Amino acid sequence: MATVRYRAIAFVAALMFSMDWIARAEAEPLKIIFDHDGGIDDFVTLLLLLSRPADVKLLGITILDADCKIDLAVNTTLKILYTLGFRDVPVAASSLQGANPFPELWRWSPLRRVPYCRTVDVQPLINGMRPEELEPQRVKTPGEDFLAELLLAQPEPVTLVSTGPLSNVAHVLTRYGEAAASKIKKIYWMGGALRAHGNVVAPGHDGTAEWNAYWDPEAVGAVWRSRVPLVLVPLDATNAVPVTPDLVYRFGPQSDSRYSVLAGIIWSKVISWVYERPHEPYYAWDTLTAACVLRPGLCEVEETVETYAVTEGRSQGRTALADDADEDAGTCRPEEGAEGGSGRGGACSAAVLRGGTPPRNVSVVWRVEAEAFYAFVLEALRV
Ligand SMILES: [Ca+2]
Repeated sequence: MATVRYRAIAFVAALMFSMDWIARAEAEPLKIIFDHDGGIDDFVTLLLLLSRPADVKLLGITILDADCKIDLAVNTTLKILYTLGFRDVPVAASSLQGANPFPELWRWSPLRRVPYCRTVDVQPLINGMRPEELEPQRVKTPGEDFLAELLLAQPEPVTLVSTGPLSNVAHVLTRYGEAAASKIKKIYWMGGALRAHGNVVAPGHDGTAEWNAYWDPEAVGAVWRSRVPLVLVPLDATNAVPVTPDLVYRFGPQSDSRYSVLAGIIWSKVISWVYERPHEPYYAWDTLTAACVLRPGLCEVEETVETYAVTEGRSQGRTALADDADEDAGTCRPEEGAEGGSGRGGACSAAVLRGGTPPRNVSVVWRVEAEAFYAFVLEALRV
């Protein structure tokens, strides 16, 4: 029964996707810069962004040393691009480091001997070339500077898909200001948690932040202080799309497609995680973010949401609704607020906001229907 339902939804998704494809056929491809951090999910996201070259022109890729070891993350990215015939997409490694490194358990195997992304890098399907063949696409300029170069060279604003911490983006906005910001049409960022609980568990932190934000809270602050259009894909949305064994099995019937085989293999690397940590699912965080760019109709977006970001203290990395600030003021410690600061009120509220940024409007993806998303990804990768 479930299979019938999957097929029905997959058919509808395929039909809608085809219509999108036809509708866009005469338009210019959407120009995208992909800024990622080498996690398992980042590589499936790369496949999705490459799956429709008539719709998407990938201008370049910058990578942070966050969810994987940077040299491996860059190599794996280069190998995927080369294997699939994208030999004109430059890849640059950032030199930036965040204040709060990702948990070892996320970056490494349980015995801390193998970075997770090594399990992708070794796949025979992406190792058919000699190492030197990858070199022409490897950019020597640090990723944060290369991102600036790419942006400044664009005649028109382009879309930035960021599925890691915001360090590279913040660097560009801080150093080049409006000259760079004016070249960004929108940033789609997988990050933040608004009404959802954060996923950071770290000493001295209150757990309200999402990890991409917590890795470099100052970077989040810099982006919040900018005026660049920002679309958040926070945990509120990504919590709906776990990567499940059932999803990975569904790539089987389309294993005559290289994209599907690769995506299935890459996501299969987290299946042991899924079974061993049932209370800590692995989500398609980044892939959903790209899907919201490629198929906006999948994602329920609220266009104008006033939010702020906390850059220091025990909530650093928190992204919050501005409406929550007064509520939070009720929990201020006395030394943070005005006299008698445990109560609500302007002085204490201002103290909360001093820990972060002034409020600004962002767009927020609040919700996605999981099966529609899965069906879209499966269909998109059947190439
Ligand atoms: Ca990522």
